[in-house]
This record gives sequence, structure tokens and C-alpha cells, in this order.
Amino acid sequence: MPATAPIPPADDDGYRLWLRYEPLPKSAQREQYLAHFSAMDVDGASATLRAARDELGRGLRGLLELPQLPRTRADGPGIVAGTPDSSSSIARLGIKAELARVGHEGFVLKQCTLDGKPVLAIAANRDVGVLYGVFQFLRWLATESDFKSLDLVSVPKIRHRVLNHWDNLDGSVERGYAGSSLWDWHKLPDYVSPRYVDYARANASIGINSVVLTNVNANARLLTPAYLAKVSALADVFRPYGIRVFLTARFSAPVEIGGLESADPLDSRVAAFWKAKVHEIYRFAPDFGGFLVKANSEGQPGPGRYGRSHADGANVLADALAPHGGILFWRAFVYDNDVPEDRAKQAYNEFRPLDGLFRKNVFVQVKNGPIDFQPREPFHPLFGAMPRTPLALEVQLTQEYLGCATHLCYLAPMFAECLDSDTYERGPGSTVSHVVDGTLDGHEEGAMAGVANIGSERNWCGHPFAQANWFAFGRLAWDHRLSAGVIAEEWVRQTFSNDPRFVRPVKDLMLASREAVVDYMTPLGLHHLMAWDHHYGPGPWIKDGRADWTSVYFHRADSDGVGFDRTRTGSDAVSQYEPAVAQRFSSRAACPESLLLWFHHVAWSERLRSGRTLWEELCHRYQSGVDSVRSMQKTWQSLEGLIDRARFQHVQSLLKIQEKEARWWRDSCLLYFQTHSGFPLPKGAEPPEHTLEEYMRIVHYYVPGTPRSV
Ligand code: BDP
Repeated sequence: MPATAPIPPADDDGYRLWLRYEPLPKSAQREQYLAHFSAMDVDGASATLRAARDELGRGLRGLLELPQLPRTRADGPGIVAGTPDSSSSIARLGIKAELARVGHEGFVLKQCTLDGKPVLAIAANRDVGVLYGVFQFLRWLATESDFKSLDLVSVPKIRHRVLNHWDNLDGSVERGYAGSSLWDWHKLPDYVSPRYVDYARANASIGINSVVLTNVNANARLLTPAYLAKVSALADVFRPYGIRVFLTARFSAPVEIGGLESADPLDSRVAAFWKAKVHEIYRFAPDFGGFLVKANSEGQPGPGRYGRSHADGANVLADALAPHGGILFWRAFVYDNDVPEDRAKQAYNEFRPLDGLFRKNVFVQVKNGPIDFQPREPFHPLFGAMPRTPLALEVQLTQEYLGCATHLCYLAPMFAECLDSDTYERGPGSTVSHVVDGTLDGHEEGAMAGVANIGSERNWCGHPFAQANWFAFGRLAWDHRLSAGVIAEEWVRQTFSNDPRFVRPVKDLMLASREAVVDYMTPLGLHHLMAWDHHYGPGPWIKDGRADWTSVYFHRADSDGVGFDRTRTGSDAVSQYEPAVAQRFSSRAACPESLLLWFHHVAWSERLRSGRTLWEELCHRYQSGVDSVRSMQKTWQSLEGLIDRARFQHVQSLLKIQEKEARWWRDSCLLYFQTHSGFPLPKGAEPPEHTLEEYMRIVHYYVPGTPRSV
């Protein structure tokens, strides 16, 4: 470090996430905050209001260095927080009109006058809204915001904002790269780790209100009383934070734990099993949210085994949940074992005919794209195609296909890309966001799910920047109009520093990071090029085994060109989209180049918009992906001293791995595709470090997150 470099702040292990509440630097702004916020009044005895009071106290004490719990009656300047029922001050403020707009979960932040004194009101109709308001206020304060932005009416756009944990009962996490499961099943319910409270606080701070505790590849044992007691203990911890617990239900549970011979959804004994089981669960957790089910997919049992449809399967569970107010998320991530058809088309073929046949309390949960969380996919054609069924959007926070725990990849631009995609279901403006918030087709409720990237590692997510993906998911599910940039800036300021010398470059670096990953892994619409099974690293040569788990199935490279023809001359997947979208994707001229090889088989020597041939463009993209990582490294290097050394060095080391792995991807893919194109690497290209054969020989064992059964 140069001699003039500033002394960095004390080391931070990342545990506090974006809720650090470190003292704000001395400034006129801080004096102003102190003048307004050095006292608080949060009446109310409920556990949620207690949590709100604790959080506000913790935040103010930390950020403004106030002494023990600054409490006051509302007779001076300060903060009053509550509902009209919990707080006589709130009831007297005359903000009925605002409160009428915020429903059950929203809140109002408003600078008001009470008995002639200025106060900040954090008001809501329900206690949980007060808690959300407190977190929003603390975000406002921690990001050193302006008083002008303090008046705010905020209502979540999406009703169910759900984290999906893929955690197994043995403590492993499928596709988890941040240690093992947070849930200590072995010691629950007797030992309830304090970490669960911090987890709940983090979720509440970004509006997440539901968590599915367990893997979609489900274990029926979870539904036995011994485990339900454990689930109940977790539900008790989460309840004050407005979080409902959901479980994954294994479709064959009636056989495995119910002593029945069949799980046929139309068998009355099976229906009785589910009814009784659900009844029992509600005795353990009276606010149980419901189930998430993966059925007839990748070896999971399902109604298909009995010749029944997904609607039949879903409805038997939905009927059991309905009397208790529970809901069912039924996944559309379904494709046939026999590979009869372009895998991208299968979910649509299976589910679209079932539109209108699901019970009212069923959401069909659809991944953002038609294959499987690839670095870039077009939006899933089921969005815009099932108007009579509420659809939940599922995105993946854990970076299974985007560099696992070592690559810095900020995913908000990817989530936003899907949310902002126009399905044209009801003409222009029918975006995925309006499908999933329920407004496009008049559904009362909407849902968005994120496959969690959280584990037992001290900093929760492994990579310090992976925390941003958890944060961004919650913020977007609350308000899908927020831009990826705004969210990044909030996160950087809350998590690291408000220093503009740090905020701006880091925000830019984050915003560029996802495109960098696309470029060095799967540019121009390529997809599914990763290594077999554990999915870590490149494997464009994979050709053996189940066809639609190979790479050659998806890239279709030959001596003429590369890409999957999904137009009418090929698999015709394009026609699953509305005509306006289908036309755009089918037309070689109109198709966005970022999705070119997803929809078209293109000749190696064909010229693209840049004037380069496809082969040259491919080389160019792979190189620019590597270059972007190098420029991320450079940026990061220039920030030394502006944040604590521990996190600085951690990110620095991970960027080094990322640069190495970006080259690994570039060289493996280009050497492989070169065997088809026959063209040399363009002049000046960096020579690959190894031969193709050497890359193909690389084998990784024990990659984290790999399911044990395979
Ligand atoms: C795939 C994962 C697999 C999951 C599956 C799913 O590789 O581990 O079980 O998705 O979403 O991406 O069900």
C-alpha cells in the first residue's frame, strides 16, 4: 500500500450484511440527522413491534452514536412509529389518506407536526408494515440520504416474496456454495441458533415474507412429527419478522410415510392423507404458508406416474391447504426423461393446456427462462400464455451457472431483464413483471421466488458480493420498478461505504459484471456449455449421456456453423411466444444478437452487426469477457484503503480466481469451437495456455453444492 494511503477501517467479517449501522462520518448532514432523530417512540407490545423498536434503537445507536435506547414520549422532535391502534400519536397525525393506500404490508414515512413539534412518522396499518418502514428509514439514514426523499408511501408490488432454500435434511445444500445449511436440524428444536434471528432481520429488511426451508428434491421425512417440531421452532423465530414458513412436499409421501400403496392424486385415501397431514402441520405452525412441489421432473415422483396431470397433482394438495389459507407453488420446471422434443419447449407443452384447471390457491412457478438458469436466456414462453393461472417467477440467486461462489456477478440486471421482457399477451406493455405481480390478468396476488445463496459461512453467501444478489432479489420483489443501479448503490452504501470514491466505481463494476460472465461463458445466446453434473467450469465437448444434459445438444456446432435453430425450420420453439415476439426472435435480422445462437444456427463466416464474422465475434466476446474481469480487478485494486482490509483482500483474491477461470472458459470454448469452424484465432488473440485435450482432461471432484446422489 502506498505510504499516503488512508488507514482502512477495522476488519469486517461480513456477518452484519447490509445492516452494519457503523457510525456516519461527522458532517453537517449528520448534525441535521441528530437534531431530528435522537429520540424515538415506538409503543406496542407485539413481538413485531418489539422487533421494530429494537431495530430502530440498534440502528440509531450505531449510525448516530446515540447512547442506550433513545426513548421519549412524543413531546419533542423525534420518530414516532406504529399503527393507529398501537400508537395514539400515529392515530392523531392525520395520515388516514396515506394509510388507506398501503394495505397490510406497506408503510408511510412522513415528516409531520405533532403538538407543534416536528416528528418523523413511520406508520402502517399492521405491525409488519411498521417493521418494514423502520428498515426503510434506516436504509435512508445509512445511505446518507436527503430529507427531500424522506416522504414516502411504499407498498409491495408482489404479495409473496419467497426465498427457496435447496437445503437437505443432512445439512448439505443442493447448489449451495456458502457452506452447509443454516438449519441445524440435528439440534432443533431444543437449540435455536441466534443466527436465525439475524437471518429473519435480513429478510425483513428487504421485504422477504416467505421462506421455503427445504430442497425441491424433497425428502418425505420432513413431514413427520419429529421434523415438524423443528419446523415449528423456526416458524416461531420468523413470525415476528412477518415471515411465513413453507415446506417442499414429496409427491410420494403418502407411500413413504403414510403407509399407502399409491400416491395417485385421484385416490380418496391419498386426498385424506394430505388433508390430515396438512391439518397436523398447522397444529405445529398455525401460520404455515404451504408447499412447494417439484413433480415429474429429473426423477422426482409425480402425478404422471398414475397417468394424471399436473393439475390433478396440484389440486389434491391445494384442496388440503385451502381451508387453512395455505397456498401451493407447483413448479413448471418439467421435462421428459425420453427427450422427445426441444427441451426449451416441454414445460409450455405440458402446462399451457392446463391453464384454468388449477385451484385458486395454486401458483405455477416458472423459471425465468425455458432451460435452466443459464447466464442468459430469453424469458420463459409460459409467461403470457397462462392468463387464468397465477404464475410465480423463479430466479436463482445461488450462482450455479454463473461462477458458483468465486465469481463476482451482480444478478439484478438479469432479473430485471426478465421482469422487463414484454410478452405481448395483451399487446405491448404486457411485461413479465405485470404477469407475476398479478395485475396483467387480474389475479389478486403475485409471487416471485429466489433460490437462496445463503449458507453457514460467516458472511452468509460466500462471496462478499453474493450478498448483493440476496439484497437485490428482495428489493425487486418488493418493487420491480427499481433499477439495478439504484439497488446496487443502496447495497454498496449500506454494506461498504458512502464514500463517493468507492460507491461510483463499485456500482459500475457490479452493473458490468453479469455481461462479463455471459461473454466469457456463453456469449451470443449460447447456453448449457458447462461441465457435466457439478456444472463447475466449461464443458462444450460434453456429448455422452442423456442428450439434453449434454452441451452438443444445445450448441449444435458443426462445420457450417453453430446455434440451435428454434425457428420454423428447426424446433419452432419461437411459436410458443406471441406473434410479435415470435417474429422478432425468428427473424435473423431482428433477433437480438445477445440471443442469436439461442434461436438460430448461424454460419461461421456470416457477418454480424459489428462487421465481424460469427467466428471473429465469438472470439471477440470471449476475449472481452476476460478483459472485463481484468478491468474489474484494476478498479478494485484502486480502492485499497477505502474499505476494511479483510473484505478488500477477500474480494481481491476471488477476482484473481475469476480472471483465471474466465481464461479457462475462453480457451476451452474457443479451442473446442475451432475444431468445428476450422478458422484460426484472430490476429493478436491471446494464445490459450493449454491444448484442448488438456482442458478436456480436467476433472473436478467434490465440487460444493453437488447433489450426493450423483
Ligand atoms: C437444476 C439444478 C438441480 C435442481 C434443478 C431444479 O442443477 O440441482 O434440482 O435445477 O431446479 O438447475 O429443480
